[in-house]
Amino acid sequence: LDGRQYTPDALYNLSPAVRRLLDRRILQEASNPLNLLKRRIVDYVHQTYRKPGNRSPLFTICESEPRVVSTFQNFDSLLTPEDHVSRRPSDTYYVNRENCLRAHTSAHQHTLMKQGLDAFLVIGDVYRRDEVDKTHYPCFHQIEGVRLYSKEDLLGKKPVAEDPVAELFSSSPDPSRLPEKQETHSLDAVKATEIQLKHFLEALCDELFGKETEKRWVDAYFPFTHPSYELEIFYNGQWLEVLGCGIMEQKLLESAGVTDKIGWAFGIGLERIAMVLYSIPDIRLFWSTDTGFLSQFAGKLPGEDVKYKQISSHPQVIFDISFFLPSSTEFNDMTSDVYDTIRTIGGELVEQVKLTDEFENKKKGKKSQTYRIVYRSHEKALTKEETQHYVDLFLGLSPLKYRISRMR
Ligand code: FA5
Ligand code: MG
Repeated sequence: LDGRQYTPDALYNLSPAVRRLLDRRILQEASNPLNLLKRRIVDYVHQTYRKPGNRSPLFTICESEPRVVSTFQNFDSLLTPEDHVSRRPSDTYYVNRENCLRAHTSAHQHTLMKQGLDAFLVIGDVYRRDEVDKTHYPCFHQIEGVRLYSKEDLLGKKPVAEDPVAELFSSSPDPSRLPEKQETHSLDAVKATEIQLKHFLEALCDELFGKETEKRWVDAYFPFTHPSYELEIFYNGQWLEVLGCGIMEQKLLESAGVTDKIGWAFGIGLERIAMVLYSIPDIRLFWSTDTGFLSQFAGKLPGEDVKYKQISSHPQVIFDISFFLPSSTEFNDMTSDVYDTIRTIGGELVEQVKLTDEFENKKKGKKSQTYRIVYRSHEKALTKEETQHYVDLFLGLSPLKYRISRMR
């Protein structure tokens, strides 16, 4: 698995189907909408947060953490109780007793903090044994964010004589934790961290969905944060959960060797956000290899407004056509006119048209171009013969006729 050898045991429960999902890596595919969304979030975070007095990005991006993690990383390091439901083999994909597919990107918190990182995003595919429907799939994608603060980072530098500077940790730890804070934290530090966390996530949400979108904070529970929250946005008449977050359990920091800091963490599900942003109605579409789907996102910029248009369930008919360009220099760049003309002739049946190759014969001073045209109907399965008619009509246009069609 991912270039490492594991010895399976009785707990092994990776189906052939999930092995195939591991092979795909759709987040790395440039024309997948998840890739577009990932780049949008990373660009935004890099532009917004820089190291103090320095232009370097504040957050380290960790995109190649191993997807097979130890059960220590996935559960124990995050204080998940022994009998927690998420540990069941009916919920988690196990390779063997000690190793599983990560069920969330939080599995890397411990390791990365131990490596000395204080601000990072972990991006990747996560695996859960869920029933498949429009919003659930055994593999989905998360972005984890962690930020640790020293006392100076959070509460400022200099103590003022009669106004003693606030501390990160409570001077008389209250052994019983309160709803609003952990035993060891000072209320000042928790409140300041919470303000930073909520500001970070609200601003990110505004950036993605626009300031007008309604959002609300809901109290939540995670074994590795306290207090914990979920952020929901109001979309299509209902509240949609987009992320979980909270003040990191101090024990987690301590076990990673961090004793003088306090931190926040969050985990965002990318699919749910992408479904809203790009109007994608079904989570299974992210796995489509249909060019009718992928071509709608190919070559788009992360900030561009893209809305998915439903593709037909009928098969495509594909033509690759080549022709010499008219020699007049006037026709040197007629690509977008070719696109328009092919679409004008084929109408609704043209799903895609794209310049795929160009060739110049310098001696003869001639240039040729190749276009791929994909025809597809929403009503029925087209035949090659039916579509040939549209191709012939296009190829029959003389440069003059072509010019006329352009003038119309
Ligand atoms: C977690 O995975 C926590 N690790 C998040 C976290 C990180 C909390 C850091 C605190 C600190 P949860 O299982 O709720 O939590 O998933 C987080 C997000 O992933 C959800 O808000 C949702 O957007 C998305 N998500 C969860 N399950 C699915 C699923 N089956 N399909 C698609 N998206 C999902
Ligand atoms: Mg949840």
